[in-house]
Amino acid sequence: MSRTALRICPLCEATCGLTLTLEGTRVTGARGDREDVFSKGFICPKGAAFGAVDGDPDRLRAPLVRRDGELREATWQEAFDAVAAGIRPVVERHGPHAVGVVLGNPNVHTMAGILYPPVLLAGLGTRSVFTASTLDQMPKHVSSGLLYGDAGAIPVPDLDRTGHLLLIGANPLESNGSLCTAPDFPGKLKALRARGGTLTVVDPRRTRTAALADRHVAIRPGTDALLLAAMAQVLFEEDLVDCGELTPHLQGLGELREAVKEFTPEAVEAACDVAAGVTRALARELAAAPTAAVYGRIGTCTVPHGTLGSWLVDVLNILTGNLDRPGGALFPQAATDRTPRPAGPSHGFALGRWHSRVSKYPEAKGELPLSALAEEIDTATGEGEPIRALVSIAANPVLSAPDGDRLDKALSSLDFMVSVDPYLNETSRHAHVVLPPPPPSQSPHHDFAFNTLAVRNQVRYTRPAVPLEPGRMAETEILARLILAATGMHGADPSAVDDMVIRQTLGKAVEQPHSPVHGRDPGELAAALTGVSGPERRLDMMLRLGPYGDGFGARPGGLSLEKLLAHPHGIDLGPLASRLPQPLKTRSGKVELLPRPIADDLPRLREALDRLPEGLVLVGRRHLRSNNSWMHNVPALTGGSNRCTLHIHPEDAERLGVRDGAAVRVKGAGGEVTAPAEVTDGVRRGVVSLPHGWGHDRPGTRLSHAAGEPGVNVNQLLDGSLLDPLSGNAVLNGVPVDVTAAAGTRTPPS
Ligand SMILES: Nc1nc2c(c(=O)[nH]1)N[C@H]1C(S)=C(S)[C@@H](COP(=O)(O)OP(=O)(O)OC[C@H]3O[C@@H](n4cnc5c(=O)[nH]c(N)nc54)[C@H](O)[C@@H]3O)O[C@H]1N2
Ligand SMILES: Nc1nc2c(c(=O)[nH]1)N[C@H]1C(S)=C(S)[C@@H](COP(=O)(O)OP(=O)(O)OC[C@H]3O[C@@H](n4cnc5c(=O)[nH]c(N)nc54)[C@H](O)[C@@H]3O)O[C@H]1N2
Ligand code: SF4
Ligand SMILES: [Mo]
Repeated sequence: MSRTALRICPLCEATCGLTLTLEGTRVTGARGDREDVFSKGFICPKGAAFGAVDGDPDRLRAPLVRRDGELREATWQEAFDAVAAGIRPVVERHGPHAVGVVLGNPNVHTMAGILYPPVLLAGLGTRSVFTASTLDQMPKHVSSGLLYGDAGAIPVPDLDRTGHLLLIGANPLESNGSLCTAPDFPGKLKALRARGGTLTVVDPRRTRTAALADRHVAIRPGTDALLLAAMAQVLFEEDLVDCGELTPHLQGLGELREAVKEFTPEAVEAACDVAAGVTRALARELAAAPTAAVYGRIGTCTVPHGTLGSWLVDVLNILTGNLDRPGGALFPQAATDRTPRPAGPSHGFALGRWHSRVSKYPEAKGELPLSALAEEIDTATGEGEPIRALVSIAANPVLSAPDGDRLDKALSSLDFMVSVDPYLNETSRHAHVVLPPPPPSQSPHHDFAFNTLAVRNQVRYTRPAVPLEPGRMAETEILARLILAATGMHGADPSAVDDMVIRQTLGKAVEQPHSPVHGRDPGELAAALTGVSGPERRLDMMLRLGPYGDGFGARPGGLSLEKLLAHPHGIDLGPLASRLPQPLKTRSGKVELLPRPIADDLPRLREALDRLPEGLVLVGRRHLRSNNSWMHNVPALTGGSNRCTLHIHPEDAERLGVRDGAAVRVKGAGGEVTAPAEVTDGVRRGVVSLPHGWGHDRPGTRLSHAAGEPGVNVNQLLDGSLLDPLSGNAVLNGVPVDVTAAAGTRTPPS
């Protein structure tokens, strides 16, 4: 007997609604849910392969505990006993900072990964916190923190209504979008053009996204900030600045004008390799469009001037009056956002409140650069303690972060490591305890993170499609128990964690004059929460306190878990709307256009004007059927064009004697890899491209399919020393490399 169940897809930021077909407890099919209020039936090949991802036989079924050097299956009780015994002595002997925490990307794709890590960090009190954000979007957080006073206030391009999209350093036809949650991003780009709008793509590669564009600018990697600064300069010089209704909310326009003055199109021409006339045209088109949005992503963030580039994306939206207006870039309002407080000056955003122990990198958003994890473990200094114990949740930094070989060694030297991960992979193989979460079909889903970045306000929740298999533990419970074991409360009831959060949240809410529950009794509110589990009660609480919530009766008809459950395909909350000045949390209560740390970083951008690379530079790329480091083990999603090859331009290939399909050696500051060449004019001259997340050839993993075509780890070419200084974000694009034909080796055809 087959049946169907709804499940929001957790495999990328688009959050499509899926209809799963189930035979017993096995997922045998997945199609787009046509009634989903947001995704309306859209699906991509990864979502269609949900069953294969979910049912991968290599997924761990039981916890693993290291005994006599070997990882062996154990009971949950034994596993958490080992966690408590591993972490507590480190805290007691060496203090909280000797326990590191690494949070990887899939945390933003699970309810557990959003609800519990903040509690863990608060409980441990460690400053040794590292997340995938510093391999990704930390520059955007810092830019938002400085401009708006809130690192989480990220404007999203209004894809459905904009008249002109300048898309820079992003490839949504492969990635399906990022920091812009939009099911069917490709369809939205086509619709933009169909309604007479224009699409400009800036990317050193002629991607599938670029192929859709009215104009493709093949910029030199690492120079987006220069191009965007020059566009801002043109807007000022040609009197095209028109901030419209934003004007009363802005501070520092005159200073900004001065700051970008020297970045003329002519001045940046050589560095960007973009003709001055093109830069002027880009600026004029942006200003002339009835509505427009500038949107930047990985290629704009993961470069030496990532924060400046991210800041300039917003600056251009502001100078053309497109920030916070329909058709421009707006701040979404998610159902679980906190109740909006009244607009006005706030505490602002602080950077560098503490520094990393070894290289003295400043913290950003409470995090240290993931690039510095290895040195924080393997390097002793006069002050402070190295990391001796590590908690890794949904993270595979051995492949995802720079210099995996060094990190690999560092991890093997730890006194204790616990990984919460479904796979025994390049990183979790070092753990003393591996705690495997159940597959996604057995987990509930709500997109806490991506709803705050969605192109339409909406809310959806799906309960587990199938019950937990015997012997499984929900990831929410795994993390709650992990918190208890790591913070000296081992063995307590895991619901104590949720109860504590609920008590604290409601206790605060009743004291806030702007809260719908101001002055009420928190105990009575807690008793009113519904839901079959701690995480469900927390979701109910957040919905009811949130901007659309029922306010525990104060706003009848408002959102609650109960109401959401009655709408299995979700509830549409309308198009994005103007919100300023409410989201601003700067000290001035205004958008601070030229914050001090940005102004102080501009001289470094000036130096980049006359620094041209001598040889080739490396950029990354993503493939629609891949996902970072963990999807190469699913046969349905590998093979074909999804391969770890080095893209190289025909002229560069000829000059270097590199033949299509032949092995090439690529050398960078952190090491060397050999990969097959794919000669293609899809990359510009002077640029080579390798995808990330490959290199599945280390011993001691359990990735039987991925090991068959392991690929190479592109991040071995990096030594971890190249960072965007303001955000601590790793430089992953525009990295200098040497490429030589690997004599005599010819890789077999695939
Ligand atoms: N060179 C280069 N490097 C890059 C990038 C690049 O563009 N170029 N991109 C960077 C970016 S943007 C990111 S976000 C990072 C991502 O890098 P990571 O943060 O390492 O994330 P993933 O590789 O997606 O997955 C990490 C781990 O999560 C596990 N996992 C999967 N599902 C679940 C789950 O439901 N629960 C738990 N607990 N674990 C799960 C996987 O098995 C895997 O071990 O890589 C970065 N690295
Ligand atoms: N299929 C698939 N989807 C994914 C992922 C995946 O691994 N696979 N990962 C998910 C994650 S974690 C993220 S963060 C998002 C990322 O989403 P995107 O940012 O859309 O993804 P990328 O494909 O990395 O796109 C970056 C583009 O920037 C270009 N680029 C490189 N350097 C520069 C530069 O200096 N300037 C400019 N202008 N362009 C440059 C690259 O050629 C590339 O085309 O994708 C998410 N979705
Ligand atoms: S686009 Fe993303 S969310 Fe949608 S089906 Fe594909 S992987 Fe899943
Ligand atoms: Mo990412």
